[in-house]
Amino acid sequence: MNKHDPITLYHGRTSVCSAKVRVGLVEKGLEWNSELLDLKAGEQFDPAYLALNPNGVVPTLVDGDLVVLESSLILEYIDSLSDRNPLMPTDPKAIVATRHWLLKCLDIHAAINTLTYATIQRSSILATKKPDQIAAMIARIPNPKAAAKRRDIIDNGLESAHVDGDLHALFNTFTEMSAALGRGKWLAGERHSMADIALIAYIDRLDRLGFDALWSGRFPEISPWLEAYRQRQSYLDAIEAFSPADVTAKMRTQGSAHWPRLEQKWQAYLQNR
Ligand SMILES: N[C@@H](CCC(=O)N[C@@H](CS)C(=O)NCC(=O)O)C(=O)O
Repeated sequence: MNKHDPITLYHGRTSVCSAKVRVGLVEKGLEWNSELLDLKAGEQFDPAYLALNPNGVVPTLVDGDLVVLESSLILEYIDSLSDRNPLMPTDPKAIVATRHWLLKCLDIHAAINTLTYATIQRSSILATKKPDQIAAMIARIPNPKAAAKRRDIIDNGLESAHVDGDLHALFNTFTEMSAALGRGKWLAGERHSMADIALIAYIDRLDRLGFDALWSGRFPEISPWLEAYRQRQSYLDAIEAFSPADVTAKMRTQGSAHWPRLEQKWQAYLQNR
């Protein structure tokens, strides 16, 4: 039974942290109103939206007078709205493992943001915008840390100092995923849970960018997990249905063009660790 119907999700079509919340909504079978923002057009910076989410990012969940920010917190909240298909495990060890993944998402999101912006987004921005338009775009980002990162990534691409730290975060993520998936079919054990929902959109994005070699040789447990997830209805409804074929194809072609440099950086990281 839904206690708080309807809820409204402000989200972006190909935004990874929006996708993760949509997967949760589908898994829970909840009804929700969709407010799709065009992030490229800067709709996340409209004053009415900033009043809900002062950082000008998606997703935002609104339930009556409650506004929930941060995709991992939103997942926990929507799980509480219905008894159907509980997403949080009940075993204390699985609960702590799941909460660990939810917290880790902050680092993982930063890494996926870096790799997406340092490659395909940067190429597209540099090809279509003049320097003053780029400066104006960055000036709209309300969070000064996020704005400084965007500037650095656009200026330096994969040479940005952010990349090394984020490769470290990804290495840790793959190591932990690999260990967890060696113990059970899903990240928190034999049962699919919020831990898997938290991670799926991020790993899916790296794969769509053509960066799957980051894990495929060294962490062989990850690709079967990704493929198993891709069979779930929630993946089809919440991620695939929001990924137009031309966008997916472009992402892979353009992302793959950056792989040789990213691979050099990855090998250097692996050798120096
Ligand atoms: N930690 C936040 C990250 C939110 C975030 O950065 N969202 C991105 C999309 S995945 C966004 O809205 N970007 C807007 C922009 O780049 O201007 C969460 O998980 O909710």
